Amino acid sequence: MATLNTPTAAPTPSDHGFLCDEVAPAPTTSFLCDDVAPDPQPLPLKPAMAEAAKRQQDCTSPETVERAVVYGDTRSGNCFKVAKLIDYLGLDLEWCDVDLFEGENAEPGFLALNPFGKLPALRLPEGQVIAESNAILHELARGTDLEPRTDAARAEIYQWLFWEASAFTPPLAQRRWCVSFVFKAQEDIDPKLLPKGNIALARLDDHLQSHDYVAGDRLSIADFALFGYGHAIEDGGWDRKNFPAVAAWVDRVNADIAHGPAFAQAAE
Ligand SMILES: N[C@@H](CCC(=O)N[C@@H](CS)C(=O)NCC(=O)O)C(=O)O
Repeated sequence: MATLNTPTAAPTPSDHGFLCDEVAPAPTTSFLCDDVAPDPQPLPLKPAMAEAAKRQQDCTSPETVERAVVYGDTRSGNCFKVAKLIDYLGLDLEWCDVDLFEGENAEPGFLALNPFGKLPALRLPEGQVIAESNAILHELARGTDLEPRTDAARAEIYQWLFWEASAFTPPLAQRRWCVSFVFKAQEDIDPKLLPKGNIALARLDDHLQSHDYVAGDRLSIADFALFGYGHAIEDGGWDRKNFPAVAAWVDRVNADIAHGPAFAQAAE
């Protein structure tokens, strides 16, 4: 299983862009910063990618089906949030790296597994495949303290999960990609992303000024959902100092993950 800690290696800039929450990419076009994504095209199987395809196949081989498998690339915040939840809960499952920079998510083998063509994806032991990072968080956290205990708490968590996917992550993920992954010049980046991100971060900051956690008074899957991109706002060109409550919450969630239930139990 791959290490699930914070990735430190610098990502390799590539012509092959990917867009979180948008349409799957054409093989050689970086379109994250563009408004309109091209139609998805199957990638030709280049020699370097034949190895990658083999790796994917390995992860889907019959030997591994008795354990759940998460397909992901932790450079993506949507995958990172799932990796952090796995760390926190100490879950025993398989992690299969699928390289977004190489377009492995658009290869036929992966599309057969997950027709959405996006990462992350969770394959349950009985074969069901679940896409959408927040649905995966929900599934992996079933029966744990990260789940809501009341209907009211559930409604509040859902509110933040849907807001994260629709309003918070799109501008943050797209600017992060442009600034820190493909090193676009500022003038080539969609100018709407910065104000949209400012509004989303200000909303979260306002909420966290009077709350330690996103939903209710304890850590929940809503924190993991927002942590995916909330932990890396500087990558997109935002300054932590302008959002002090978000910065304090990131540190708090990081500390919680480091001393999570899995680690507490191991120390007993
Ligand atoms: N709402 C989805 C977004 C998934 C998504 O867009 N994933 C990106 C990486 S952050 C991806 O796989 N992009 C590949 C592509 O679009 O081809 C989720 O939360 O899982």
